[in-house]
Amino acid sequence: MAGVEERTFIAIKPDGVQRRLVGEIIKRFEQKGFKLVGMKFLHASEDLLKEHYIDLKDRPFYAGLVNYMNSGPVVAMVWEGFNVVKTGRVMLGETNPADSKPGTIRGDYCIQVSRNIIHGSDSVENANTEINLWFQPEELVSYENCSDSWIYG
Ligand code: DAT
Ligand code: MG
Repeated sequence: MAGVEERTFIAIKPDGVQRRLVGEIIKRFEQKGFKLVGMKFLHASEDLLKEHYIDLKDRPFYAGLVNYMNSGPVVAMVWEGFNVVKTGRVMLGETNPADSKPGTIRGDYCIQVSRNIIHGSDSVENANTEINLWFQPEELVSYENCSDSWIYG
């Protein structure tokens, strides 16, 4: 089926890790039907985080954002599936948790925009840029999943 190999970059931020939400967040993507194709646990460098958020470099919160993201380990992941970039953003909720509906990750687990626990790519193009920034090609795993034919018809 066309589009099922779309990929997005999802990262559980330091507050999500510290608040022990890793399992809950992974569970949501798994149970939705998306396929995990890459995952690592790391304390991201300041250089990596500055590059990741380079589009926001002129915003007043940029330094604080990089500092927050650098304050502890994160879980970096690549998830694959039909429309996963857009659907992933819907699952996350709005950037500001106050605007996020209950049932979304940010709507259910956080309060402030500066501690919004999770990152998700906002376009296919940015997803590819972010995946290449965080992962080496050999760290991404293509495989058949036995439930694929029960998820896509
Ligand atoms: P998103 O993470 O939903 O893609 P974004 O790319 O606009 O949002 O911003 C990146 C992150 O920067 C966001 O997740 C939290 C932080 N941020 C955005 N706006 C902010 C603000 N007004 N004050 C503090 N942090 C902010
Ligand atoms: Mg963004």
